[in-house]
Amino acid sequence: MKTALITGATSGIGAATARILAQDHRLILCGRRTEQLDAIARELQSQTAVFTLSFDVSDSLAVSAAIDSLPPEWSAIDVLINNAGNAHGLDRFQDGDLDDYKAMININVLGLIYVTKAVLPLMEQSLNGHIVNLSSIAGKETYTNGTVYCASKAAVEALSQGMRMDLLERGIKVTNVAPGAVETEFSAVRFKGDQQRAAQVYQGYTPLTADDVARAIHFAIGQPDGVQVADITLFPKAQAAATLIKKN
Ligand code: 8X3
Repeated sequence: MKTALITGATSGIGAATARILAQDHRLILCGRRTEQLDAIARELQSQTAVFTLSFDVSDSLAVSAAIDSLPPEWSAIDVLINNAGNAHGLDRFQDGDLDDYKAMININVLGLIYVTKAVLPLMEQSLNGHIVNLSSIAGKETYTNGTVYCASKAAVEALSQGMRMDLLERGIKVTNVAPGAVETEFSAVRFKGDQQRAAQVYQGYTPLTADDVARAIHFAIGQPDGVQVADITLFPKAQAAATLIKKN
């Protein structure tokens, strides 16, 4: 059975991916929030073997310490799901908070780089090596007030393309997944806990759910060995572009 490591596994797309991958993978679930991590591990332990690692992806030393701490029976990894990521704020570039900008670059870009660099040596022996990077429609289309978030996701797009090229000789597949509007904690985090403002983002249409994205990830990693799903862009039916959503 293949082993998958998922970052940001405590909620949203990460947790939904853990639930669907539990059908046919052993799981290394990673997140910052230990209680939630333990809760999802307990939930899935009856279906598959689960190991948890609690660390912050934006702390390079914590990332390597966590990956180095994996016991021998967990030190061969086939699938890496780089899901951890957030948006902080939605403001004109000139008005936004520098700490928010740093957090997005540190988590969405540097975090993905740190985790991938640490995990790649553990993919050495896998014949099924596969990296899935969670990008966003924001990585393909920049929108006003989202400049730095969009820049962080444009970096993920470039990382997916470049990794696919550089890892070709090692036979590792790379899939870039770019969802549009998905109803998770995403907007509540973006709006710093303002639940009302967050809820408005998803009103008047049916947004994607975390499960919808998880199914797309499961599809990509379930393909035959000779098939590489390079990119999946996933919108709700009511969305046609980053900022074009048909609301009732
Ligand atoms: C999340 C989707 O449309 O807010 O990455 O950029 S969007």
